[in-house]
Amino acid sequence: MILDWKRFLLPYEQAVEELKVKFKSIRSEYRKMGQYSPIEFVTGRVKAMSSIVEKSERRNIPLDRIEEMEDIAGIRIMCQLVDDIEKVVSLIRDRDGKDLKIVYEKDYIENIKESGYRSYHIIVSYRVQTAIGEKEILAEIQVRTLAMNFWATIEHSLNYKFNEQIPEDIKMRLKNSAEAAFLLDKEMSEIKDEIIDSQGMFQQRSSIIADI
Ligand code: 0O2
Repeated sequence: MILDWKRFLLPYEQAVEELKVKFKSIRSEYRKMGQYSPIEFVTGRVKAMSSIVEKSERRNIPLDRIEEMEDIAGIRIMCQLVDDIEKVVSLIRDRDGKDLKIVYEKDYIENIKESGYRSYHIIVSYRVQTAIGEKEILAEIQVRTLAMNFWATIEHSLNYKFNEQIPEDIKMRLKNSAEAAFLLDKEMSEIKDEIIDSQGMFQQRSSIIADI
């Protein structure tokens, strides 16, 4: 089967752009209301063609069923505090049956991966209108703290460097640093009321200065 990749990826690109705007808007709405936002920042990407092919071979997914791959469209939502993850997950669950449908959820915070990876994943089905028609696609929304993201970004690049064969001693250090990152998250949670207050005050001060 020969796939027209540019055409195939169009709805995924559209979905990533739309979902990024939607989640970024939630953050700016909280800020406009002078409230603490459980969303710190949002990123998104469409999986590279080479990674789609590599994963389809690894997972034995034939190209004519490639749409079953859940993370061709990926959205990442970063939160300051661990408790914010649950709030963001609730915001997404509230949209179930509205502009998206939740297919299933994967809790890698309760069920930490062998590597030390932590994140909350929600697989959604999302409908887009494109120049070539309407299409419903799958997207993966990853919700994690800044510390979890820091760890995952470094581990991901090391995996790339070592071609998924990270030496045992580095693997061990990574596992330890995943725990250190989680300890940092726990410490921040202990002082969360102060963090939330300080950011409210900082925002008010910024808007007063902007008004002058
Ligand atoms: P990228 O570049 O972020 O797209 P699989 O993709 O086969 O490993 P599965 O079951 O399809 O796993 O999905 P899973 O476990 O939910 O993982 C999908 C994505 O979660 C990965 O996509 C990563 O973004 C992230 N992830 C999962 N496990 C790890 C991990 O141990 N370390 C890091 N750094 N990220 C992880 P991709 O395609 O691997 O990467």
